[in-house]
Amino acid sequence: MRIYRLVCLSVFLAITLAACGAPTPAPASPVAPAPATAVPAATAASQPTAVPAPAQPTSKVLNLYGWSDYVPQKLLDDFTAKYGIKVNYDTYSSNEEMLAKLQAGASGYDLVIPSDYTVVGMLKQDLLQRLDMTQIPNFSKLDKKFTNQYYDPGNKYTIPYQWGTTSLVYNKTKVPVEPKSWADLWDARYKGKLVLLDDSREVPGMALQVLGFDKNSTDPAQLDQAKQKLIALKPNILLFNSDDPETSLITGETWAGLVYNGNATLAYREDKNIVYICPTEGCGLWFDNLAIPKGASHADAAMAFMNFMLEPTESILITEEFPYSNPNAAALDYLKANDSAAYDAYMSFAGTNPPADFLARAVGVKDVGNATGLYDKLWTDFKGQ
Ligand code: N2P
Repeated sequence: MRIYRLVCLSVFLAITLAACGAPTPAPASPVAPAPATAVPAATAASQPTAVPAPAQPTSKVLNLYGWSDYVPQKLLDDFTAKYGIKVNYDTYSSNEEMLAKLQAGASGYDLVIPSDYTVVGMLKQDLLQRLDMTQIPNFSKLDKKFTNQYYDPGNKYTIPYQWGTTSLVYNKTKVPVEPKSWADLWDARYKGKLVLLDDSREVPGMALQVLGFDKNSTDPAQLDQAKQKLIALKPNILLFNSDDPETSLITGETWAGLVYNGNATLAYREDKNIVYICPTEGCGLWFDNLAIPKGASHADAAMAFMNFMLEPTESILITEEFPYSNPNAAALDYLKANDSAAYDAYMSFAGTNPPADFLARAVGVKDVGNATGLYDKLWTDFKGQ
């Protein structure tokens, strides 16, 4: 059963990526060898395959700008303990918020966590710094399905962090009828009972899908229809929240909504009546990555963190606390070997391990270039209504 699910994930992820404009992932580029420093005897002994040791970073600080509720404090503390590097973790709630800060210049950040489509935009704007893969040998621990993706062929700029879906969550004991489509949420019985991400792409994208349009449409007339559709949903919306939308679902304040997979999984951990589905019209799919802004003062610390975060024992801390989907194959193997109950929970819930039919309907947000302004305006107008 498990093997079947893994095979399905593999096949359908490839199909889905192709369907949403991404070429089927090609084999990952090999990790460049060339040791930066001599391998200490103790390390060499524990690494019989002579994996080169990365250089010891000289920076003493790492300024991380990441999504809220996304990087475990223990992971940061472990990193500080190992390298003597203090981590400052500032947070954001959307790709657009992060990008605006970086575009303003001199942000002082060394490490950011953009999603796929935002990587495309950042590369177009020359905002990211090339990685030195000799510093990130743990890249090999990643499942190759998640490397070498369309938004950064050859992983020259980014390292996969977590991936997931954006979709419909509901509490089956609260909703009038179990929803199958996004359109069901317009039912007046949901008045004041919905939570939606505060996201200028995912929410309009959902409305576009309900209307039968491309989720990444750049047609002003279609975007206007999507705005009107969302305005009609407003009475049902209690909250816009991209940080912890699971809280209102757990308290019962909201019955359903549009959230990230990790939010649904956190809610499900607390209440087994929580259900996470990809509705008939489709749902979202995303890949988040660690990347270094151009001009970062502590790029050595950022690359040391990238490598450290990929250690299975560290990577699995992310899954434990923020249960999105983990692209690190070695970390999931570690979980399977060391905590079979947690592994089974990961594999059996759609939030962490979306089934094939779920992924078959998942469509990613794409970089729409200048049309991004249309989405920003739609979002401001809609929220201001
Ligand atoms: C974490 C949000 C996950 C990011 N709060 C989804 N791309």
